[in-house]
Parts: sequence; structure tokens; C-alpha cells
Amino acid sequence: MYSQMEKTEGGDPKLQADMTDKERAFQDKIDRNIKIEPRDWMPDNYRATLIRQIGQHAHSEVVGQLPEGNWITRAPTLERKAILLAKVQDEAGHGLYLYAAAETLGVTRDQLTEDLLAGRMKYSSIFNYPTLNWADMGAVGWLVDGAAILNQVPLQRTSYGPYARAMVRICKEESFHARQGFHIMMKMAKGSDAQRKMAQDAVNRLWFPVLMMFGPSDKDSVHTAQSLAWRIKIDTNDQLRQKFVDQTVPQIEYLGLDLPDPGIKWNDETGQYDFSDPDWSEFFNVIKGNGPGNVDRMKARRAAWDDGAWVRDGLLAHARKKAAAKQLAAE
Ligand code: BYC
Repeated sequence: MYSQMEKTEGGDPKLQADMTDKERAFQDKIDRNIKIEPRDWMPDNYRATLIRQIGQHAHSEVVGQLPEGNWITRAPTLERKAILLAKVQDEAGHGLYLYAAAETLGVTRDQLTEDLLAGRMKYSSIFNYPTLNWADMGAVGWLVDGAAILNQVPLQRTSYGPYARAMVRICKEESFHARQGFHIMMKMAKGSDAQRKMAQDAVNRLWFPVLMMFGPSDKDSVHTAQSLAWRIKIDTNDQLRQKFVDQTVPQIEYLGLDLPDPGIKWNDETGQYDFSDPDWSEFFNVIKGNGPGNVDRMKARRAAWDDGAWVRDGLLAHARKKAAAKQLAAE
């Protein structure tokens, strides 16, 4: 279906007949599943869409450290502390792989960070919600990383080589994250009454924000049609959301917790679960910067960027000194 289409900025992809020879050859490569590499010709909008998506993904990994980092000192045991510390460190690493993938498209990490701090770029809506109790650490690993895995596994087959390869490594680490989250939830859900209540509260609060991670419904998604045509996305937002619900409902039942949405019901005809829509006005409000945690998250990112300036300056000065010494030795 999409091989007939090409570029647009959110609207309908262009038909093959309207493409230039270069654009047709590019689309043909994508349709034949040949990876696009940094030195290959690509349409400007393909490059811009990738920078937007990879950059937003990188920012999400880095900002995503904040709600969990908040719990490292309060983890209930030394083992849980060590596991959480390792997970949060992994997220920093994911950010670095993704910034490096974005850099191959001709943008610098500094530019991307400046765009984030100036409000020109986004990060995932989910990280604007607070983590209020220890069960939230379980729910974040199980549900948030679980949703991220569903989104990212197909992205290992995305058309841009450096992005696809970054995803392979990230997905391996994410599956450990989801398992450690589910393990926390098992302990809490099968623990004392108070622990079970905390587990239920975490699922109730995070359920709809997690459904929003997959983006607006397909009818309101501006980028999906073109991103599918270019294989920057492999599935639509609604397809992934449905997969998530179908995978997660039996896990909630296994934990013995109540379903967080009375609208969840098995549908024999579709062979899938029906479920209620999130409140989309809340989603659009959060991505505009008005969620419960947006101000604090951006304050923390700005402080980290400003406080780290001397380190970046020092590293650059050192690199320049080394390069000059090497050149002198070669002369
Ligand atoms: N949050 O046309 P649409 C993690 C924006 S990290 C904020 O459907 P697209 C983890 C969208 O950008 C997980 N904004 O867009 C880390 C667009 O606005 P702009 C991060 C969102 O790009 C640490 C507008 O809404 N994963 O899991 O085709 C610890 C219209 O949307 C969101 C990724 O980034 C959102 N949820 O589809 C633990 C995966 N959704 O840019 C865990 C890669 C939509 O035109 N990204 N918007 O101003 C993607 O797959 C896609 O970008 C999305 C959105 C599915 C997210």
C-alpha cells in the first residue's frame, strides 16, 4: 500500500507519479527493506522526521531517569537499590546511543538539548507524572518499560540503519527492566494488605498515562502515514496500544489485582480486549507543558545542563590540546 507513496509534512504521502527520480529510487530502497545509511541521499523531511523522533526518544530516556532516580535512596533493600541504580544507568546509556544515532543525521547533541530546553522538542508524556510510592517503581518497570519494548522491538527493523542498530541493544536491556518491575509488583501484590493497596494504586494511576505513551489515536496522528511509508514507524499508535492491552490484562489478573478500567472486556468477535480511551485532552495538555511534573522535569534538565557546562568545556579543551600535540608531533 505505502510503496505508492512518498513525502509530506504530516498530510498524505506523495504518490509515486509525483516523485522525482531520486525520491522514487529512495522509496524503492525502503520498500525492498534496504537500510538507509548516513551518507546515502535522503529527502529533507525524512531526515527531519528522524531527527525529531530519535531526538525525542533520546530526551525521553534521559528525562526518564528522574522519576526512578528519585527512589534510589529509598529502595527497601540493598539489592533493590543496586538493581534500580543499574536500571537508571542503563537509561542514561540509551540516551547516549540515541543521541549518537541522531548525530549521524547532522545534528549535534548540544543542539538537541538546546531545542529541548527551549521547548522546541518534546520528551515522552509519561515522565510528567510523579512516582509516589515504592510500587510505582514496579509499575514503571513493568508497564512503562513494557510499553517501550512493544514500541521499540519493531523499530529494530526501522529503515534508518543507525537507529535500527541502537534499538537492538536498547531492547535487550529493556527486557531486563520490565522483568525487574514485574518482580517488584509480584512481591507487592502478594505481600501485606498495605503493599497490595500500594500496588493497586500504582496500576490505577499509571494505566491511562501509559496508554498515552503510544501517541494520539490514529485519526489524530499527524506523522503516522508518512512515517509508515518511510518505515520510520512500523506500526500505528493504535495497533501498538491494542497489543499492549492484550498483553498486559492477563498479567494484571495473574497478579490478582483489579483491572484499572471498567471498560476492559474480552471481545470474542475481535479476539482482543475492548478498553476505554484515555482522556485525550489531558494528553494534549501534558505535551503542551502543563502536566503535573513538566515544570520540575525541565528545571532538573536545565540545572544539569548548566551545572555540567564546566565538564563539557574541560573535555573540549583537553581534546583540543591533545589534537594540537598530535599535529605538532606529526610536523
Ligand atoms: N509524549 O503524529 P504523532 C522509555 C507528539 S522512553 C510526548 O502520532 P509520531 C523509558 C508527537 O511528537 C520511551 N509527545 O507522532 C525511558 C507529535 O508532536 P510533534 C520513548 C508525544 O512521532 C526511561 C504529536 O504528538 N519512546 O520508555 O508519529 C525509563 C502527534 O503525534 C507522544 C519513543 O520515543 C508522547 N507519548 O508518534 C523508562 C519511541 N506521542 O513532534 C522508560 C519512538 C505523540 O509533531 N517514538 N507525541 O510536535 C515513536 O515511536 C513515536 O514518536 C511516537 C509518536 C509513537 C511516540
